[in-house]
Amino acid sequence: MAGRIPSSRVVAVGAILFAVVVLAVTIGPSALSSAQGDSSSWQVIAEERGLTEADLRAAAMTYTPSGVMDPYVMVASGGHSGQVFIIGMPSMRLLRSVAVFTPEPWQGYGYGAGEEVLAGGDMNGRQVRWGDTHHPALSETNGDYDGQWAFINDKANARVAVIDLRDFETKQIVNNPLFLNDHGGTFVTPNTEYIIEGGQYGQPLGSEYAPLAEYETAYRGMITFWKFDREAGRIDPSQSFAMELPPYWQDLCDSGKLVSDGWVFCNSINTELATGGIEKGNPPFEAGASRNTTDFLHIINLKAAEAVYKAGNTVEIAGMQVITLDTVIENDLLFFTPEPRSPHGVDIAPGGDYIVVSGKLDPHVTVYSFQKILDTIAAGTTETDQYGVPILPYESVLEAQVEVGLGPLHTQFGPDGYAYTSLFLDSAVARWSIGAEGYRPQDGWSLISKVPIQYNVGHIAAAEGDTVSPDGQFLVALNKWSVDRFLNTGPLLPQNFQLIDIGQEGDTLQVLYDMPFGVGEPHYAQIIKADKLAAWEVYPEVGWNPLTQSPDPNSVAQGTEGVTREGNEVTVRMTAVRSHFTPEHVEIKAGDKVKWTITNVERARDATHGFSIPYYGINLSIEPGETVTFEFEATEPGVFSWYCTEFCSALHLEMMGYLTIEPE
Ligand code: CUK
Ligand code: CUA
Repeated sequence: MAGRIPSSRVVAVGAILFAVVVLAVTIGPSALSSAQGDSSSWQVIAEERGLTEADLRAAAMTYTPSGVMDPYVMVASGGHSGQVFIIGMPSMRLLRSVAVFTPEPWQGYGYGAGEEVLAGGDMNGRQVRWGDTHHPALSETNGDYDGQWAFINDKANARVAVIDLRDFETKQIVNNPLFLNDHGGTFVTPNTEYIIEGGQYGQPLGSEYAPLAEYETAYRGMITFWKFDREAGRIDPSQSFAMELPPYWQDLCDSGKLVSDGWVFCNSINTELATGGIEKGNPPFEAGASRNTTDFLHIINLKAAEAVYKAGNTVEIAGMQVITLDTVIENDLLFFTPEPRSPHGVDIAPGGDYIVVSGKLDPHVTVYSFQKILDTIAAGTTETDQYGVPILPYESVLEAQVEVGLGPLHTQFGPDGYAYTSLFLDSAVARWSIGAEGYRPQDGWSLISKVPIQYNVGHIAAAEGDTVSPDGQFLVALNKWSVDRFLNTGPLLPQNFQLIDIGQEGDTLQVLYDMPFGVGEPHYAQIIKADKLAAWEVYPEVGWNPLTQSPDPNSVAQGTEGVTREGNEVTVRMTAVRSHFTPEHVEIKAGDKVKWTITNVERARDATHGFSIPYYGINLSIEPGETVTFEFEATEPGVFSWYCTEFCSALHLEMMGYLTIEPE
């Protein structure tokens, strides 16, 4: 695999690193002590703080002076905070949160604005105002991140969200009508035609009722392919479809690429069809779902499935077009092959040619050859599972097994033929070599080294690690437990993101930095080169509506502000600019229905204004150029002082006004 040319900033970091190492080596310990007189010298500070040479190297690799930008950006899930977090790397500075499934006041999301987006995730009219985000997916063009969109799933409620990377705001939430949970999402096909959302815990499709005693017959699994309309920047549910699957618990998925473009691979657990019931004397789920020595890797022919869907060979369930399991089998859309027990991650190598699976209860990573899968399918198979899905013999599709350690979960890839696997039970990250042509045939399929992490690593994310051309350089271990790494702030501990240097060959992995993460529980992250992002500095025009990403016909120009009334319907048209709102008085009557539009007419970068009305639960963030409209019913009379919630200027405290609501 051809290495990528590192960006100039990586070179710069490398140069600083080189300088410090050279300094440390050439100056040496004696020079350190001779510098003792000068308490300002970095050698003295380093010595007093007990920093080792490795620490200094780590500092040189991560320290990012004020005003210097990070070369990489990590887009991390926020777990059950329901949000997404944006982190600069290698500085590991939190750049911002992106509100997705959970209302968030700083961004003015869900407190008068953003309601339409959140409402997309309503379930049968019920507001569900949190989520459990697991797997962010950056949009791809030809298998490479293109920096335009990000997608994320809500495991708790089977929803998928679309984030526009021009302003890093959530534009759409869709709710999967078939299922109430998902885990195999989100993943994108190499040109972002589809966003993949696999389910997890079996249930009747369409969220109907059936007793657990009917698990085998009435419960099912599913995978949904949401069509993404790039032009519109939205998922198009009318062009989306799903496949009915056996009620195994489908786990993670990954999209094929290059040679395996058009295919999708998913793990499953609980091929035992355990239904639990520890209180009735049944084995608990954790035992019942781990009895078998193998589960099934799902091999899905998405291209063929799309043709079946387009031919209309589907049934409609709860409004979703579904290819039934019978049709799936008839059309050879799904194949199984055994995979080691309780598999978790499935990850496709950069060439699309190898599929790496980790069984949580097996110390190996198991590597399947896509070519062998094709050959075995072509040769025909006789064995099926109890639902009639063909099973490809394990030996005929297996390429290699590499013993990496205990509790392997997830795998990422470097540019140099190395792969990295998180080891949950070992609390380590393993580097191993892909012993195939185009990767590292010189090393064979072998474990190269391991680095201990602190502690209980879940996912790992490498720079551009899911693309057809990974960057290497850095890898982040997203650790579940931090235990003794940080000052104690009570029994609820942060997670620990550990930055690891993977930039050099061989046995050289080094933990560089610990970032406590005290918000939700991130699962997965993707890391993109910063220069691929082209976010706006301010909205392109004054009067911009971020929901439509176009000028809002309702926007308010300076000089046209005012309050108008038709019957009991009041329209407020307001502008915001440092350091006043216009108008400053809004005088209405109890029972009025109010429609209120505010345009921030600023063009200066960072000149954001907030707007809050007490009691009525309104809180907006109005970024430069943005127009926001909110509505409420003035049910309660009184005097309500609104103010700007962003410290925008020296006279920010004076940026306020009065809403008076006269009793009827
Ligand atoms: S999961 Cu959380 S560590 Cu949702 Cu990808 Cu594996
Ligand atoms: Cu505007 Cu504070």
